[in-house]
Amino acid sequence: MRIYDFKGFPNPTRVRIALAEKGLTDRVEFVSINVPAGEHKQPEFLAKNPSGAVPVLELEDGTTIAECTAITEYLDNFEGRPALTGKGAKERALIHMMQRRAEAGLFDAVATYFHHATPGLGPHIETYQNHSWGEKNRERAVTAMSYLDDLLGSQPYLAGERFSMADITAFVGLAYADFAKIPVPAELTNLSAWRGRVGDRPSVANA
Ligand SMILES: N[C@@H](CCC(=O)N[C@@H](CS)C(=O)NCC(=O)O)C(=O)O
Repeated sequence: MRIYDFKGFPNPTRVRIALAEKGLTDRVEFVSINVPAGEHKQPEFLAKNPSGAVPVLELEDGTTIAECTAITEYLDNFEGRPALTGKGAKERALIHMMQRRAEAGLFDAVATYFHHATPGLGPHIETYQNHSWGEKNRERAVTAMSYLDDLLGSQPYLAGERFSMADITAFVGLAYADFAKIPVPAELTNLSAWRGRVGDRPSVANA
């Protein structure tokens, strides 16, 4: 298996954590795509992912899989012992629900703020910016932080009792918020405690 990514960027980090959780990091060859230099918008990479975004997983038969959730599904079921995407109808549904809430409400909102209301990746990449939409998404991200804080007052992880793909998305979303200078409100103590728990996992600490 091969992963095309750019180390340290938020979405690649989600997949690197999933790989480490599954003990699969050494089974993968990483190919660096220089996103700041625009390599992800070149025809050779667009042939692998028409969205022009990293990460992309390439299988031995040449199949390419983009989108962190799809890549995580593949890795989680690779050897038939799912740990991050749930077992059984109810657990799988709850994990996917929370993953989507963490992604749309927090992670993507932070990304939209970064790309629209800050210089983002620079003028050669940010060819369209809508500052007020960016600022609106900063508000959305803080609302999502508050929602997650409430939820974590009654359960240890986003989808219930077990760490899952949803926690990875939210954790990296908060790291992205730090980078984009969207502070986590100090009163969100459940969220801070959860962040400490997740951050202590070796897969996350080493990502
Ligand atoms: N929904 C995609 C998002 C991928 C994405 O936006 N990746 C960023 C890196 S963190 C990227 O390649 N950005 C390039 C750009 O915005 O031009 C996923 O889950 O993989």
